Amino acid sequence: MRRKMAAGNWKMNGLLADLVQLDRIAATCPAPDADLLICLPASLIHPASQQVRHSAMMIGAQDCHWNAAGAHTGDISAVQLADAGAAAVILGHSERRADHQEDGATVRAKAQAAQASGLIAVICVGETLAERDAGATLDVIGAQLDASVPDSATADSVVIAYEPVWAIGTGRIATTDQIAEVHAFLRARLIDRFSPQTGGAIRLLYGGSVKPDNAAQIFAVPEVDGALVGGASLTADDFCPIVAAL
Ligand code: G2H
Repeated sequence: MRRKMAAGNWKMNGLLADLVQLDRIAATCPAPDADLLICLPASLIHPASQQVRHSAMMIGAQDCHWNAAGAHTGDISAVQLADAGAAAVILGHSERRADHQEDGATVRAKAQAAQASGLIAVICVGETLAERDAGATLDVIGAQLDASVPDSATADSVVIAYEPVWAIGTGRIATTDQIAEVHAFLRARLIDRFSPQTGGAIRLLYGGSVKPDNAAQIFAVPEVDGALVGGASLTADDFCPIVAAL
């Protein structure tokens, strides 16, 4: 039985004053049977982790370097994120793959660094619209999964998020059939690569325009263990109904 997860991704949004939303989430939608994770800009991680330290909510980051320390101006390491109070980090989000030319090998190295620091790596995969239209969805996702997930992955250290690029921030969501097809494929591939125990226990999230009004239908899809939520994670008013639908 996999534990459900609702993960927020604030992307490059949020100031210190916005952390009040975390208190509202903790107060209005406690989820004793699920993991709540909010992935913040680096500037907010330490104050947020202090603020929620008496709740079960986890604070996460949105990227890390593959090295623990060194001459990498502007980067931040998994060691530093853990030191700041992070419990998880999103890796290989399509916006990072596109904006920063991150490939599978880079994401895998970052995931190994995250694991070494005790962070959960939320590893994202997803196809572009052109790839879907070309019938290449499963080939693309399979290749991303194989390249990005380290051999050392465990159910405690890795979560996979399927985020079709064409559904991100567009208001357009994949159909439940499309989500079911990809999640079944991911599950089979993880079991094949690892074992029924490990591959069967790694959580699979869906992401891409998840909102209060579509969350329940997405969570009803087999092999969907929760969601990675962008825009609708910025306020408790939007995020709590999604948590409630888990
Ligand atoms: C996909 C998602 C969160 P949104 O990127 O990772 O964002 O829910 O805004 O589509």
